[in-house]
Amino acid sequence: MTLYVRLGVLLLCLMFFAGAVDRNNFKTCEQSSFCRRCRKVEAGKTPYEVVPMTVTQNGSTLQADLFNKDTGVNFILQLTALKDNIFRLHINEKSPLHKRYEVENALQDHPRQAELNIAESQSDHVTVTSGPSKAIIHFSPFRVDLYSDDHLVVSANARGLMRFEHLRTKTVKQPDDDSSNNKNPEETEASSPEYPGDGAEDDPGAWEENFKSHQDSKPHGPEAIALDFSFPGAEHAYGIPQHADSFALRSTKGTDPYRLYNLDVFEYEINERMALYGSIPVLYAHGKDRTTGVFWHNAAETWVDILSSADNNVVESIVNFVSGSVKKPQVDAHFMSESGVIDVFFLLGPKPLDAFRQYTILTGTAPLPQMFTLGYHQSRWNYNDQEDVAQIADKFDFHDIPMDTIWLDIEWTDNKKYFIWDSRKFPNPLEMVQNLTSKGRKLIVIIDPHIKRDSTYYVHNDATANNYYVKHADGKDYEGWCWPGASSYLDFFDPKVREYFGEQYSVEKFQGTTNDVYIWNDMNEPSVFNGPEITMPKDLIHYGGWEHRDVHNLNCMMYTQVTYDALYKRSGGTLRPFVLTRGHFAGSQRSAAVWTGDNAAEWEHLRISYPMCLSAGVAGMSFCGADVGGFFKNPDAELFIRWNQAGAWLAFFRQHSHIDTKRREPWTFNDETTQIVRDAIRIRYSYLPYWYTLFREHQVSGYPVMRPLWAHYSGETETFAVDDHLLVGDAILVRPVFEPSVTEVSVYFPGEGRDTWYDVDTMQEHKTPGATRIPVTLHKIPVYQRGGTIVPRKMRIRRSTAAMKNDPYTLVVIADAEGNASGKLYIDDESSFEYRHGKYVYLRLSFDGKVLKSGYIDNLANLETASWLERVDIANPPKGVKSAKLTSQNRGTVNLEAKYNTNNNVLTLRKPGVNMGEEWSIELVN
Ligand code: NBV
Repeated sequence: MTLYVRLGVLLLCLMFFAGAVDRNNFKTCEQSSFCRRCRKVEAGKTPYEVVPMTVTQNGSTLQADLFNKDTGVNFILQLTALKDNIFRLHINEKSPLHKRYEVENALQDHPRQAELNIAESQSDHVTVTSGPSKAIIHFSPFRVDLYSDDHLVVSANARGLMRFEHLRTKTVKQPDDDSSNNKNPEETEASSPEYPGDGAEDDPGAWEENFKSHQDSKPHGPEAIALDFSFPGAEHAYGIPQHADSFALRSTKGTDPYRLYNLDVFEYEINERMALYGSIPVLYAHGKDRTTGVFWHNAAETWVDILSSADNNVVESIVNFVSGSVKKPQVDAHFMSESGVIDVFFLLGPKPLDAFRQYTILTGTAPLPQMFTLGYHQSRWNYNDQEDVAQIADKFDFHDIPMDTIWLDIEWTDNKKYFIWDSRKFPNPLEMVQNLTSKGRKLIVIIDPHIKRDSTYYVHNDATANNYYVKHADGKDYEGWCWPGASSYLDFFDPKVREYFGEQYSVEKFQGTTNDVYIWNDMNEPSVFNGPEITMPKDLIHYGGWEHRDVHNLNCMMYTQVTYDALYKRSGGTLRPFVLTRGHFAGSQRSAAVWTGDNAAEWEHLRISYPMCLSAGVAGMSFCGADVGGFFKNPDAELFIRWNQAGAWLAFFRQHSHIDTKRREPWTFNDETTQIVRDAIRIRYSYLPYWYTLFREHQVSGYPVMRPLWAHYSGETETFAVDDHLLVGDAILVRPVFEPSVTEVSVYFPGEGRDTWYDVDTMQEHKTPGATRIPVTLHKIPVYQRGGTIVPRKMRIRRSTAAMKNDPYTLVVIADAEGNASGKLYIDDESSFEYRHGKYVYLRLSFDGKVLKSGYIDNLANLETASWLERVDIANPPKGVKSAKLTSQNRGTVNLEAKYNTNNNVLTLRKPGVNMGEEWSIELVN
């Protein structure tokens, strides 16, 4: 065994048996010099002031000089009005020593500008308006207040915590040097008697920083930026994923801030603010009246302090400060980043869905996925060989459990040389793929970003020859250590590298694959086993000369974007790509789905999967799931059942497990478990038309598919901290069982009595609002459909989504108190981009107590579908209905039999038989 292999095995063993996160591997704020400095800034003493004479307007942008009284350094401030109730604040040095990094890839386009008017210009402030919004820039002390509909919703630098460390040259101190003399002009400017300086140099980590055995050379010295935001009226803050913590962010007073730095955290613990695999710097503050977001457009390591209302007796609320009125709730956030510029988007809501949409207007939405990606995924580290894969697929059929994909983890490769099969285990991959696809299933294989440094590996040779690797400052290729042993890392910021790597996915180059093989990108934080904090050193150099420090959190997305584009190209733009990523950043939703990484088979890990995916969802990554069953350790049958039942209601539904765990396919426990898990998966398949419609809605509107209750009940304070329930769209309420051995759970029914909720299995109605104890058995979890909605389903469950494509639909109509209901249904070919050319139907379904109708939302679209309407269930129907009359162009008028079930108060219309591609109406007849 080589040294690397032995070390690898040792590390793997240590990893599996360690049992808890090793905190020593990761920095605290105090151990990070820039976080320490930013956090030390004292509230209420901001040295920044706007120079009144310099205020100018240029179209949608108001510009002014901002002066730091402590350092004498000038900055340029720009406030830009954008369409859709968004403002952008941008601050950079007026004459930086060299260019500072500005993130380019998170925004999907240039944000569209809106008209900006100067409403008032005074000696101490300037007021601008844009649509329903207004911003006041206060000059001294510098503060920006943003108003939506005349309500102050967010204020920047209200606490005066702004810090912008200007670039400087290093002072080389001579031993007997009188440090006030012998300074170059740069230094004199930064710390003369007139300008006491910002104290950055006093920090021992300013020009080089050590952590464990690692040294960060920091050639540019201190360059941190920070700004605080106060949200008057807000009761909670949410967002800034990824953390294994509650959905509502907790106060960081007396603890470390939330950290955003993409890291491979082995055996992460829950209820922690430590960094995890992804970093999305968008935060929402929500109160009874409105939701406001800030998107901190920065890709460097970032820490975020949160003060909640409870802490605000210490910090005077900005509302009270401005109006002198009675105390209102307020949330405060303080963003601190290691480098870059201040570039922040204010998402002025006013409602939760408005703010979520504003974020996706900037960073994009997830493209409509293929239907198969919404089915059930079966993964394991690892399915051993070709035979194993075939047997697993057969067993799903044998047990009559639907399944759409089988996943292969790293062991499919030839010694971790991605793109090359281990030919002993997989002698004929094409045959394996063909066996799966013949049953409508797909194969998904892992491709990690580390490249084995092996002279027999063409990717390594190409990368070395063409300078494709990330480099040290001296120009040498960086070498780290990962699964393959000695590894280097392609620089995905280089367009040539992107092109090269993308080509490797073509079916010609990636032998043994077809267009039915999709991709899983793991370890892209990037994970470097022997690197500082298990990642890449910050002083490495990327394309364009940027330090890794500047781009760290964005790096993962450059990689998944290559995969997405490559899969698109591979099929000649005919098939929608599917990529799963672990690392993620703002905008990652455009290229990949995400999962919550290496969780454990523990009840608390099951529970945290809901808040984690809710956070991802409001940050654009709606296509989120967690390893069903838990990655590490072995779940018992009960936990396994509950995990499948809960996982079936997360957007991405995949079972996955560690190489050292017991096999845990649905039939590996006992018959009862097999049957219950089968039911959970089959229920998922029955709701796929609804999920698919929601994904289409997300693509168009940016609304997350899984939503917190307060997304729709924004004034209902009791919902604000609920994160063990979620809404799928606006019609389905899910409250999984997260506790062992319980016979009842508490379900919170939102709507304050205006809404009635119906158990989806029994149609039993729940009218009493608020928390209610609901009995549960092992066989089901509480799931409800809201009165007033129509949910499309398919009830003929088959082995895969492909097999169900042309199956007929069932509509579940639940009338509200007035007898009305509405819903939507989106149908297309479930796999191609033809929908972009009008090959789809998007239907508005409505019921007014007498007539149920299906009409086109988009008249120009049309689709020939084989699917027809098989059944309509109307819960809470009008009394005395005897029959029904269907009318459509193709079927004319047809009488339908209506059957009323007194047990569940449901009226059923069987076999209306109308094609789903046409418009129709069904009239109930007494
Ligand atoms: O590739 C192996 C695993 C994978 O199964 C898991 O899902 C990833 O999150 N991978 C991490 C590497 C190391 C796990 C200890």
